[in-house]
Amino acid sequence: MVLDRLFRRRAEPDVQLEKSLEKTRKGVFSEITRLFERDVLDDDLYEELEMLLIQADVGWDVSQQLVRDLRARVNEERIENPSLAREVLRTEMIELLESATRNRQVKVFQRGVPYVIMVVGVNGVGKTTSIAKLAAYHQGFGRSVMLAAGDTFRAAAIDQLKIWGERLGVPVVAHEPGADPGAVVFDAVQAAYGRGRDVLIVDTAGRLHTKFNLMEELSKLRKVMQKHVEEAPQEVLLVIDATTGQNGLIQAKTFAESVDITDIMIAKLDGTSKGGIAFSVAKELSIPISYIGTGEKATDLSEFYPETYVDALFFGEGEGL
Ligand SMILES: Nc1nc2c(ncn2[C@@H]2O[C@H](COP(=O)(O)OP(=O)(O)OP(=O)(O)O)[C@@H](O)[C@H]2O)c(=O)[nH]1
Ligand SMILES: [Mg+2]
Repeated sequence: MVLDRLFRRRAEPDVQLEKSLEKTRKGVFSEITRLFERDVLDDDLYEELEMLLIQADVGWDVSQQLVRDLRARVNEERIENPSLAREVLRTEMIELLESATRNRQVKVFQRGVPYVIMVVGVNGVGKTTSIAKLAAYHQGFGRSVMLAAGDTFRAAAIDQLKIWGERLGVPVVAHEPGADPGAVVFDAVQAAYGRGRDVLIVDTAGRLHTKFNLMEELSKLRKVMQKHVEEAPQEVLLVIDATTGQNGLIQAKTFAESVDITDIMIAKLDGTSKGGIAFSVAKELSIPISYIGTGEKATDLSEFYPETYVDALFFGEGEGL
């Protein structure tokens, strides 16, 4: 029952996330809030709401669905007060995100068995930076981390990972540019096992031209990992660039069709006004979003919680209910 969830306390705010979503909040979402300050809930309001959601990058289909469901619930509950209707919208948005996060696997860290994370995504989306963030994140839990430079296409990619490794005090397993990524991954998993590292994060190249190519390459890496660690990769993390909006989502779908993705990270959410992308990602891919990238530093990572996210879109610090 929708009303049960209304007026519950806000989730614990995430200040870093709120800051990174400032543009979206002060732009489109404040306009949405203003819509519901009107006196009546009429067709105009619903139409404008749909346009604003599309502007925030929620996507056509998902925007229509949200507005349709909002109308239905408002009718069903006989709601006449627009500010109450906004609370229903908030609940709808939280539930949409929860429908994807519900599938999130429990992360199991076994002593003596490296937890292998394979990071995939189109070139330039922020994979390598996200790897640094994840390394710092796991270090924060007291886990020892190792990185594998599985993107061997460019010398700069290997160097970039090594620089992060030095900064974070994390060993990096790398071969020469142009080397077989499978060989790098083989060595890295062996080293992580041998040296008792808790977490191994594997960088991969994004520029594989066809879906077939991509599938072949990633399933080869998976097989190589499994020679040492049967359950590897325990996590396959797809990085999506928030600034590329709906286009980025189409490319992300190719990855999701080529390899079993367990988790999603939405990078570059800072500075963009497209925070709505999370809703289309949740709806279209049905894969849990686990992390948000909020900047270029290793500490710029937030865990993803539907309620905290939606509240960060509507309210800033000290604002709101
Ligand atoms: N503002 C911002 N910039 C980011 C974020 N994540 C990554 N970047 C920047 O995006 C650019 C590309 O990031 P990379 O981590 O190199 O992306 P990649 O997917 O590894 O790229 P390739 O290896 O070329 O495929 C860099 O300039 C990063 O600093 C983020 O969350 N916020
Ligand atoms: Mg990279």
